[in-house]
Amino acid sequence: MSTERYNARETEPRWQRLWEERGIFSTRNDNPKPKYYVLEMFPYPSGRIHMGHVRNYTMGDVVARYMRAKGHNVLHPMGWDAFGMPAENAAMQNKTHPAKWTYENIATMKKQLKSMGLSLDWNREIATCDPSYYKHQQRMFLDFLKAGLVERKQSKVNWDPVDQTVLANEQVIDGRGWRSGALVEQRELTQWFFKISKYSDELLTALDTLDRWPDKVRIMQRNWIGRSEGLLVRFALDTKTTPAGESEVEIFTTRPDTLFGAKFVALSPDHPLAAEAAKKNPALASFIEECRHTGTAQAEIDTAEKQGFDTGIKAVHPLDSSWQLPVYVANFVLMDYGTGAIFGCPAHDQRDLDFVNKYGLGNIPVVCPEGQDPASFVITDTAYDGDGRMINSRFLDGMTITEAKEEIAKRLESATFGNRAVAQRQVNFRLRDWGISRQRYWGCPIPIIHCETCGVVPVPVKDLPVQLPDDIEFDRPGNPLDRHTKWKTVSCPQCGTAHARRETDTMDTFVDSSWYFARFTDPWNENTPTTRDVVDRMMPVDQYIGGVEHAILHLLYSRFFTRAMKATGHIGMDEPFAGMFTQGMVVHETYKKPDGTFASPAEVTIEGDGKTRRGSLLTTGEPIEIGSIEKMSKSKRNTVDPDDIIGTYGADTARWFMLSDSPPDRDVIWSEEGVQGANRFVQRIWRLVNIAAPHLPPSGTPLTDLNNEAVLTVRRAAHRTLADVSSAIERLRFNTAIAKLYTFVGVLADVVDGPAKLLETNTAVAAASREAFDILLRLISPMMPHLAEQCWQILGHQGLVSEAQWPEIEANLLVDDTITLPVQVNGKKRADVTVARNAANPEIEAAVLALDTVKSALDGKSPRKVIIVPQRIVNVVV
Ligand code: ANZ
Ligand code: ZN
Repeated sequence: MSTERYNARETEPRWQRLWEERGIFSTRNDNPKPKYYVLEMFPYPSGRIHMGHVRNYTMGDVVARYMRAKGHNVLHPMGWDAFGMPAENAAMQNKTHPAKWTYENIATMKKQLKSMGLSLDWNREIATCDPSYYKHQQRMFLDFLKAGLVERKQSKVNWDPVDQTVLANEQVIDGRGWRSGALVEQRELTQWFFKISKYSDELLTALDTLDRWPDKVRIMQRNWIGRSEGLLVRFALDTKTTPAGESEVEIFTTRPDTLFGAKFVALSPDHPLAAEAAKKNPALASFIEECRHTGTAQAEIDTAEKQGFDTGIKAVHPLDSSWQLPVYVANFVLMDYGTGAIFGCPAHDQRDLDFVNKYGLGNIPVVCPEGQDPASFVITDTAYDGDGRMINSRFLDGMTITEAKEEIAKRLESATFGNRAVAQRQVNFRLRDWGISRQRYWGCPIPIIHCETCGVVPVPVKDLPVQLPDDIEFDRPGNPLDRHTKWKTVSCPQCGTAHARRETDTMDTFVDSSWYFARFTDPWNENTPTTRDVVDRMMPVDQYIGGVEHAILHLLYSRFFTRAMKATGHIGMDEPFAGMFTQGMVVHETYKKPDGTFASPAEVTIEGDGKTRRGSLLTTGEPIEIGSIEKMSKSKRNTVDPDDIIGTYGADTARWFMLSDSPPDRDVIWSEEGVQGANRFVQRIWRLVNIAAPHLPPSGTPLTDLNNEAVLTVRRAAHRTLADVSSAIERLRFNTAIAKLYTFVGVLADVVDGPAKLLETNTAVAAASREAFDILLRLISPMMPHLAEQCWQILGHQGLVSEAQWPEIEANLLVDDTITLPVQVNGKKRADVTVARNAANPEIEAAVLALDTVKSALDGKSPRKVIIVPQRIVNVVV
């Protein structure tokens, strides 16, 4: 029988329409089934979806469809992270409005996502740039402010003097503005902060409760929060050397054990003592000014050359009043960590070592690694930060680092200077408060009014949202809100003066994405950000899936925001994401043209395989060079457009291949051959179902002849696969699920299409096959929903497979109840025998003696002995 090829292009949109018409993926909050919330990180509407989105959303969709079939009330929403710089850049370049650009992109991308057949509840769609969304964000800002979780303070920003704008750290490249190329300056601006550092300890310890998060993500968060236990130590200053009679400076150290290896004290360029000293020292003043030209990004500070300036001030060693140390101003000491001052121990800290090697201060090793001779242990270019025993350290000599730390802490805590203890223990966190002010148009306005009389006045809740004005111009650099006098000028809600001024900063777009998951639970609520009983029932997100690039900031901000929402009564829990999964990237070969530029996969044709693989340009036939496999990117031109793939092969093929080849947390190599392979499998299932259909009895036909070998084979394969696929999906091992399905289809192909024509000739097998096909279609439906739907219909089902229950496993079919034993004749292996696992010895003996090889060895005689080692081996002695 010949069947037509499966036509995804015709079939897929039809099922998508039907699903939509019937609204089968819209979730009701009052559905009594147990809830399951699966969420993929919502996209930025940059223009078109890319293969990374396809991978991310396919994974989430498999989970959503599976959990739905397992009887859950699944919440699987989608929205748009719609504020941000690219919209403003596009507006500047193309003379369009950011809103227009954004909403057009949303329309395009939504259509693309729909063509993937995702089981999303589009009724809950959110765009963060919509006033009906950001109104609630402004409301929460005001609540956080009241609760003491928001603060206004001075902070350094990267200032681009040409573009007259603040730059994000990522926009500073080699100390220059990314657009203007101008040397970036650091400026102090008054900005709004969320006090995330209030939760440092909690955000850290609660990581231990997130047992369904990848370890690597938890480690990244831990490091980012950066808890360190250390000591604040007050160093006396030689007042003869200080600019205004200053008598002490306090430093923070995590290595007080290394105090006897100290070579200098260093101050941050922003330290008050440095500023004081600079007043009398123009050279120092200009050094400090120079330091301000490094970006504020940590990476930039870490990689910048270590530079310092000797202030001439002398500090006194806290354990030896006759020992003085020079006080430098150094570019690698940050003002906003610890006390903004350090003591440097070059032998055991690389930065300090680089520093002394530059300024010729030398070093003294004070920790000697185990097994090294202290007498010959020297440090030259590489600091030693490992374990060991104390040396060159007077009363500490011989101690371990831990012992020495404790000893120093005890001594300095009880020593006094100026009536106060010399030292005090302190826990520091690296986590800084979250500066959310952005001098940009396309973001959520900060709902504040500045009044000359009343100061900072919150916008009354009844006046929310503070809406962005539409009539803006991007003809000049800087923040268009700042130039919009009409928008900016308001009357003060407190004193009524007409000359108050709106806050023109907008919020960091990370704020928008820090609570969208909660909003999805009731996006229709116009009055409050969340509906308490709903949000508390539907949250937390049971499975969150997204890129590892968001493993730190987005997840940390969301964890903070959820706590702040709890503190202000908007949600009843601390942790937003019970399960987290970070998917790998989509990578592809690169192709180079003879002129050295890249060619895109669409421009190239590949022939041969293995070593003979060769590529050429489609247009000219010129050979191209097949290059390395890289993350899909525009610059390497190795991207594949999801639309092209879906247009050619259909969404099911794209989804299937995306899941099939690699574990989901690893990179997947996208290849034309791979996609074709996936498509062949689609066609194979289609063909099998069509051949089988006329021979399958109706669903629910009673099974007969249950112990028949062929019936058992089909049923075992079906239930084994069912068990394996279920468990693989639950563990997000989609590639494993797919491998099992390939095997299962092989078994079915044998029954349907094998030489024995079992399906046509054996009614018991036909009934078992019906059961098996019904299972197969439900198992493939999370990955290939359209094909499954089409086949489900062909097999005579009335309802939709997307609404069908997940099949029940028959556990007794999972245990393999036969056993295969090797059979020896006179100690030499001659055959195998398969018997029931619980067969008694006489039964086994009979089976063995019936084997042809054994019969011929016996040659008609009786065996002298048959030795049976239960479950292991049978030996026949002749
Ligand atoms: C002396 C010392 C000796 C240090 C040694 C380290 C190794 P974490 O672990 O990140 O907390 N430090 C303190 N405040 C600083 C600041 N504002 N800017 C730059 N560096 C600062 O780092 C703590 C260590 O970083 C402190 O311990 C201090 O140097 C330095 F062998 O003190 B240490
Ligand atoms: Zn006022």
